[in-house]
Amino acid sequence: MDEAAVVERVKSLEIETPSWGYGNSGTRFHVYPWPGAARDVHERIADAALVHRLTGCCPSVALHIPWDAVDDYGALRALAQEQGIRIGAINPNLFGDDAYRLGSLCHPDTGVRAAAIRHCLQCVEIAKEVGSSLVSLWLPDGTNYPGQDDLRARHARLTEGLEKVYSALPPGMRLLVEYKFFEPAFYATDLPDWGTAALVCRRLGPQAQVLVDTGHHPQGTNIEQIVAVLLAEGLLGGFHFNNRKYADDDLIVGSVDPFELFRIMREIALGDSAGVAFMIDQSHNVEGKIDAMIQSVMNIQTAYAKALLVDEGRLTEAQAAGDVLGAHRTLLEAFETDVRPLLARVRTEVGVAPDPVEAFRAGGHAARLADERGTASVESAYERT
Ligand code: RM4
Ligand code: MN
Ligand code: MN
Repeated sequence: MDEAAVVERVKSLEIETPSWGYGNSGTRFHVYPWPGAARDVHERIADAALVHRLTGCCPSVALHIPWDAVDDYGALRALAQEQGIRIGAINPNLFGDDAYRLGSLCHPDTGVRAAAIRHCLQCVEIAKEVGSSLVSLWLPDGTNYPGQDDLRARHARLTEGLEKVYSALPPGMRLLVEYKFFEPAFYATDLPDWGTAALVCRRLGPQAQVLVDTGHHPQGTNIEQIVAVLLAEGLLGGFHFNNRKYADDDLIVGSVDPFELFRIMREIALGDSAGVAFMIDQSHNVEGKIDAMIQSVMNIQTAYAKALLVDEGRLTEAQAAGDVLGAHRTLLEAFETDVRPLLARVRTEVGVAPDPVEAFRAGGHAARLADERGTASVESAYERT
């Protein structure tokens, strides 16, 4: 692909940022409050809008309910619009309630399951009110000990609950089903992997698709292959981008393993990714939130630009000729290309600074926000799972 075509493709890549990435967050050991971190949904939307103004490619913000719950969703939708963005995926929260000790949609008790379903249905309504076409579901359900519950019964409860949620989706709305292999449950997770998520989505119907959170796999998993297969099967609904070293670390995407991000974006560059939602799911524990979010967005753009630069002709030839290392080198060549000038061109053409992190740092935003908002008390911080 020539440079002009790559520029156009990168320009069309939209990345959604998460409201929860703008507030204070921490580990189970401590939350270090960050001066100026967003304290409520209005400030989180304002920060997402600032990231969009600085990057030019983040026109939507994902919400977590009830973390971002308000009385008037029409007003929230208008607030986002006034600031130049829109509300994106609505994320139900099925882990933040005492009733969910033994699970939510898979809980052995009918009453708890019904409450979990009601919450999901409420999120479908919220999505309608804010004008979003995505409900993004991650279940914390699972068991800690062999024998604790019946695995097949839990799977049956899962599909039964999801069928009720699915049937409430209006035309055009999609249910994204996110998997994760462990945590908070440590023995068996009810939606542990992409295979289970894909089976569930197939059963539900075309409005259900799989969400790949890059941090939700065992060490060594070939995520790009999962992406390739889901794309080929029309089952890839979206991403939660982040990076990890050990578990579900939620670090800046591309910070630990930029080559993995490149390999994932390469599959995106090759396939039909029209309906894929590119979302970030991160929590920034020791660093500035907005700074980190902009860096994340830039890392995704960098990986995508490199992925688009692969010399497809040469690669196909090498693959057909069985030239193993010739093919591999073709891929590496693209990865090793310095795409900073190309991305500077993309950004100049869309009217933002060539280096948005630099623009954020030079713009005095951090000092202004610290001044306006102060340093929030730790009690207001999220507990992340
Ligand atoms: C989970 C998962 C979900 C996110 C929660 C807070 O590990 O990644 O997407 O909403 O964390
Ligand atoms: Mn996630
Ligand atoms: Mn996660």
